[in-house]
Amino acid sequence: MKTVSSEQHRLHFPKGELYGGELVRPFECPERWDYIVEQLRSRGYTEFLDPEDFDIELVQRVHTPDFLEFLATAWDDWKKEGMNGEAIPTCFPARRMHNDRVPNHIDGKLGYYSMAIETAIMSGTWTAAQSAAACATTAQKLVSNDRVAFALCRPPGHHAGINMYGGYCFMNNAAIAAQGFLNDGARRVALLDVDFHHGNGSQDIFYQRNDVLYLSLHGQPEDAFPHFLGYTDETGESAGEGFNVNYPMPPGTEFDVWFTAMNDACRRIQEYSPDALVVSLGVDTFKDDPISFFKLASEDFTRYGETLGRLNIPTLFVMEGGYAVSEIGVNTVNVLDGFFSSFN
Ligand code: FKS
Ligand code: ZN
Repeated sequence: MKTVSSEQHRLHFPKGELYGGELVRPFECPERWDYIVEQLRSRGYTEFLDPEDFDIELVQRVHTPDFLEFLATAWDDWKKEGMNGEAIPTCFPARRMHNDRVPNHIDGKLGYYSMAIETAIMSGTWTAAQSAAACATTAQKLVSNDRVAFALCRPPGHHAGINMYGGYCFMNNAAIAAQGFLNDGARRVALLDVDFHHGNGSQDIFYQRNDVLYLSLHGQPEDAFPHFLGYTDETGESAGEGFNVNYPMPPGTEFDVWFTAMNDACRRIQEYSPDALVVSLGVDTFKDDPISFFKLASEDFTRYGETLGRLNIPTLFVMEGGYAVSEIGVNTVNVLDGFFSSFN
């Protein structure tokens, strides 16, 4: 299995995240990548590739041009206003305010295009985000030959919607890859999201479509970020009706309950009979994750990887979250090892 990754992720390393009323060092940090690379190498996944160029045409099938333009220019706009720190939104179009008129001032734009404020933009953010999207599309192309590939994306992507960023995400790497499979001739793609958080962005992008089946296992919105999406009654709209499946679960959820939901998701994937499977692979379901509340142990990742492998569908793994940094590599590579123990 080849891993596509880029050193350019290091250009995104904001100093601050507003958490618990304090500016703390972001949980989503560059060392996460290092721990994953180290485990991959030490467990025999030694083929690493750099991404090809960022494919703006493909990305525009998923994100709007005005949003992409905003991401590309936000840092410069921010600097031009003479701001000293990192770009963080402070004001939002809440109930009964205009959410369809884009302000000129960067403060207005940041609020317009974001869904949360923990995600600071800095000088290298746009370059890093482009490299992550390019990792996803490059890895997607490998799947037609190799049947499996791993896009080691950073920053992550599944909270990024059609025209919004936040939750550490700028562009939706997994959704862009799913669109890449369709462009290359796939008729149906399943996108299974096992990150602890609901992938509101992926749901947003494919909500009215039946060519991508989105399924997400996550902390229930009553208790977990992103709080405002991810309920079971969100099943898709118009052509997409029935092609969005949410499995919200409560605080303290253990592996057996989680695994039952995952097996149900796998059954639905089989029924859908997709030409490709994209896995939004977050390992923040781990029991010691500092910002999540599921109770998976390291062995459980191997267990569910095995179930994924048994589906025998050409599969692209796309890295999302995971904040128990010293264990992130072990848990991620456990999923891959489990996968290869049953895949053929
Ligand atoms: C809790 C605040 C929550 C934001 C959490 C973002 C999670 C990001 C992620 C991704 F995969 F995108 F990285 N803060 N009090 O793990 O879903
Ligand atoms: Zn997450």
